[in-house]
Amino acid sequence: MTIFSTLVMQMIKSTAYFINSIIKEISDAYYWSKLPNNEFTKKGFVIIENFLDSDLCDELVQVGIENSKEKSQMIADNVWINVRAEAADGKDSKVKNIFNFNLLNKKLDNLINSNVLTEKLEAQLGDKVILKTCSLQIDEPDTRTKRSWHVDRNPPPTFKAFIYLTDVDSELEGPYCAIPRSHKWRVKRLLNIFTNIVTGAKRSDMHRYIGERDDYFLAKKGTLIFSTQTLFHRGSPKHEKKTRYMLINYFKAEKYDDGKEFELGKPEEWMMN
Ligand SMILES: O=C(O)CCC(=O)C(=O)O
Ligand SMILES: [Fe+2]
Repeated sequence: MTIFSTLVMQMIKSTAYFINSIIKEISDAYYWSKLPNNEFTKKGFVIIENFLDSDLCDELVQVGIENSKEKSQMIADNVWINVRAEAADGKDSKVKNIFNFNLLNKKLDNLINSNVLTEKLEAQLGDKVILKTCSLQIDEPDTRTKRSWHVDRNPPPTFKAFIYLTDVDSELEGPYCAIPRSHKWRVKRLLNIFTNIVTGAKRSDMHRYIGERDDYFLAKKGTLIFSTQTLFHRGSPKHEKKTRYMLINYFKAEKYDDGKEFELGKPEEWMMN
């Protein structure tokens, strides 16, 4: 009887999640229809070259190297490192993130406090956004455990500003990959969600029903990429050589922000890869 009622509860919850997902897609379609029509809103991302000075990129890589650790821990007041090798799912095992990384470097902190990223993203999106945290991501080569195509969370959208701190000159050096326009692939997203529910996979996995894809972009250090995180995206699965250092700034649309501060020591699910 208890197993039966647990099963029934689970089915009710899953059905509710799926119905809610359909409603969210409809309101997401409405959200995007109100935004200006430009490259960013159409493709879901935009690439801006030479955003950050090359010397500052090198300096920040050094700060990252000096503060990298083998285990998750606090590094300074309100700054911590998350070591993905500790995660139970075994995914992205070569990834480390330092959150509130700007607090470790005055020049970067000034840049973050100047609001330039927020203003530039708002100009692309045509809507207000809130910067939740600036992080440094360190990616060692990994061809085995990289998470495949996914969204960071299902709608409403979140956004990221990626800034490469090292050159990514080949597919083997771990480029960020995103499928243009996939933030509006509503049926494919729902089909994936449905399959994830049935198979017990993560609800944000999006690697099915999209065929073999090979979308990636190479860029020099200092390149800024604004990206909508309901796009189907991944880190390159062919990352064979060279550690990639990249700033990742996390944004929410103001109207979908809960106003909570980014939680100390514990990234929320929407912030994870
Ligand atoms: O490693 C990458 O390029 C992808 C990272 C990612 O999925 C994310 O930041 O949401
Ligand atoms: Fe992601």
